Amino acid sequence: MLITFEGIEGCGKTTQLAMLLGHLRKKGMDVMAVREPGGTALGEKVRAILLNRHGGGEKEGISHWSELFLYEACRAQLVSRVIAPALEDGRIVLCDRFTDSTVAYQGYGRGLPLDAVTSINGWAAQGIRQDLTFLIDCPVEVGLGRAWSRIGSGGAAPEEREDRFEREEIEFHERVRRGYLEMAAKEPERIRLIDGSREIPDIHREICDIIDGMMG
Ligand code: T5A
Repeated sequence: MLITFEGIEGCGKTTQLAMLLGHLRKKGMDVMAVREPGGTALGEKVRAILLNRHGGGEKEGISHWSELFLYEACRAQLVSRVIAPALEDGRIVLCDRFTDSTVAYQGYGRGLPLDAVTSINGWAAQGIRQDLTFLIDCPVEVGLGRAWSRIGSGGAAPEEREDRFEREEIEFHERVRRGYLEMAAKEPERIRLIDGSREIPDIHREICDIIDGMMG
């Protein structure tokens, strides 16, 4: 079973994924967690390029299409080396972002054609689809506020910070959020919309109720 966590910057999905991982392990389930971009040696190297503010070189930058293919390269590596073998072994995989992120960020956010993004997603994911997705939704100002306070307290030098997306304009993040909400409206069974502006334990309880209801 592949369960993914999605949402805008700072929505709290990484926090919730870690809490669900603990919950499922306590129940004795064979579960593992991965993140995108990353999760493999190659993926972590590309992640450093993608998320660093000078990733494409200070002047040159990263073009929108290059960005898309770099995310997809990370995904192809993660799926073939980690996710597919784990699913074949019957493990539950929790993934911090997956193909929906690319539709939301590169499609709705950057404005690349949605049909192209969806098609390339399919090739990179090699036919593997999410069984369930938690979309942790909150207003952009709330999410960015949380993300910025975490970056501010992180202690990394500015040139090493993973803040390329946090530096995008508010409208970019609004488009990403709208994309997610449209996807959730189209696939309500798979994409469960969770109000991420509440307290962390309340969100966790709702996610556990959904999972426990499904798994018994
Ligand atoms: N991307 C990714 C693409 O553009 N295309 C793609 O195809 C893919 C896969 C990944 C970036 O790459 C982009 C999207 C992203 O911009 P990242 O560093 O992994 O970059 O960043 P995020 O995935 O956005 O993860 P973050 O860690 O920044 O945010 P999260 O996971 O939403 O939030 P979390 O849980 O780390 O929490 C952030 C802070 O808020 C607090 C936490 O304690 C933490 O300090 N918090 C709360 N505070 C109050 N109330 C709550 N309910 C809270 N929940 C968490």
